[in-house]
Amino acid sequence: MLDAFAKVVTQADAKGEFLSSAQFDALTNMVREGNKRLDTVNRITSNASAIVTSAARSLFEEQPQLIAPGGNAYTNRRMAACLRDMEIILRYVTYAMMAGDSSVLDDRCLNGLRETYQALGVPGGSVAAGVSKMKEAAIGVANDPNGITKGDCSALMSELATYFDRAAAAVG
Ligand code: PEB
Repeated sequence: MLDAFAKVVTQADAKGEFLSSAQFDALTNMVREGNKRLDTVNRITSNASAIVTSAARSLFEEQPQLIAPGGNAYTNRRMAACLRDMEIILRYVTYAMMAGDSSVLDDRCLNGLRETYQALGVPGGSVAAGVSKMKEAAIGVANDPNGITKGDCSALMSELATYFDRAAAAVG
């Protein structure tokens, strides 16, 4: 598992080079913007269950066959597994956001997930749709200008979106 700092160190070491000024600039910027990153992670973490619930509700509204008899979220056990999966994916997205790097998400959550869903008969496209809904909900929460020092969070929000897109693409 890498974070943004360990990643540039690893890349530079692989080439036997000192860190470049572009790498310095990118990491300096990351430090400068660090409070916004922590606020983003904190807001998503504190609202995780609301993000999961609203995304799941909207997914089941759009794909009611999932909760109909025979559906993949039919029975309490499967519904619980589904909500838990969404929460796990959201949790790893917050880790990636904190680290500024997707490797923790890739290695510990997404690696092999498509095959797991295929083996279980869980429709990956529906999981991907649920993840996209979590993306909208999480950005809504993290990018809310109320109750916080105002600043430009557009770069952080696009970065956040890429982690959700990565998760959706890994299963969809
Ligand atoms: C991945 N999900 C399920 C299982 C596993 C995962 C390993 C099988 C074991 C179990 O049931 O607990 N576990 C999960 C994950 C990690 C992990 C992401 C990452 C580290 O360790 N059903 C739907 C929706 C979707 C869904 C489309 C969005 O209708 C999910 C939620 N996952 C779902 C369901 C099951 C499951 C298991 C329904 C149970 C399948 C079954 O037993 O029939």
